[in-house]
Amino acid sequence: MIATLKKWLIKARTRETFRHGRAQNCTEQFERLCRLGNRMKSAVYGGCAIALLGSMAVASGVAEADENAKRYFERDSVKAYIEQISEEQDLDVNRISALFTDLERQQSILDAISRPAERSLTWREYRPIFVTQKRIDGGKAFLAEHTELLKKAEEKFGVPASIITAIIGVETYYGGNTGSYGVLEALATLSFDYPRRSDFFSREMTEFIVLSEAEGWDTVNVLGSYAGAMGMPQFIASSYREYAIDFDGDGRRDLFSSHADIIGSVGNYLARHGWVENAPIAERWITDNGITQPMREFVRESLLPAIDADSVRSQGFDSSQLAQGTQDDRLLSVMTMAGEQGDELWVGYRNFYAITRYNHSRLYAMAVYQLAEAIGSSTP
Ligand SMILES: [Ca+2]
Repeated sequence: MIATLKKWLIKARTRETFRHGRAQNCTEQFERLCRLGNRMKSAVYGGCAIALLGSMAVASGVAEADENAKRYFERDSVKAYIEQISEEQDLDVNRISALFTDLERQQSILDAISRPAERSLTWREYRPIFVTQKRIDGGKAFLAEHTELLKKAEEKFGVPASIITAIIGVETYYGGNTGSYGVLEALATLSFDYPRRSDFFSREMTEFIVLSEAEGWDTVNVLGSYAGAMGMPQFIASSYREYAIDFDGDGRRDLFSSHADIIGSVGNYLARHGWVENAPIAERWITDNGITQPMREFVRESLLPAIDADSVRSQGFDSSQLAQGTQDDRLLSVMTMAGEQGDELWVGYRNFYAITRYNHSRLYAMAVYQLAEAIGSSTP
């Protein structure tokens, strides 16, 4: 009976976590189910009866899976996940099972996800990591080496060569550091052992398996970041499936080694996320008397542009880019960045927001923008 209850709980967990992965509160639902299960056990049997039944289960040789086992294949919930996605995605269950045979929980990944730079750093600390002379020089070299491809992407997607270059520069140092974690093992670790975001990562794990099977990759040995981002532009699996393009026409989308596909895919990603050709990205709002309270009231927690041109103009912001950046009633965002000399006030246009679709962080978008400015906006 206890084994049945446990099975029910495991099934409930699997169903809540994976089938309805988009629900925000699946972990809470699971915790509620556990509490409900515990109450049911207490109500029906009482503590002594549970102990007795527990001994009976051991005596009768009923093996109970350890849901904390380091090796994922020893967990019933992992087996249930494999069975479920194999059925849903029409994949060979034995083949998918084999992928998980040697996967283990990686503590280094759980440690790394707990301290992403965007969450814990201020602009004063973040900027020197990404906007360095070495990275600027690397960007100029990358831009010089891939001028034709960058021009082609600029023409097709309207995204400046310097922005595409800067994104690749911030993501992986122009391909120098694309990650050394097994993508499947990283996604498994974050799906099964990082409850806070398990629904997101389990969806990405399924996306990755489907992508890898479709592309014919050696699934277990594909390497990426601790969060499962892949290749020179660090696309996660769902982005790879949706936004990666074959820009050199060889019939494959290769973000690991085809510079054409890499450059084209970054351009395509930004275009699909609302990049506006020849429009501004961001501007420092220089003030005469510091940052006033009305200016601070424009600052929103959300990254979404929500302020109109008239509002910022009424507080003294004006520039030749404002009309272009807010044409067609496009809105802008106002932000403060904690810089070397104290708070800096910035205006972000629609294209700044597009960069935050690549990585949901103002620090990230500002680093990309400033690196791109330093690299130079025109191809040589
Ligand atoms: Ca290709």
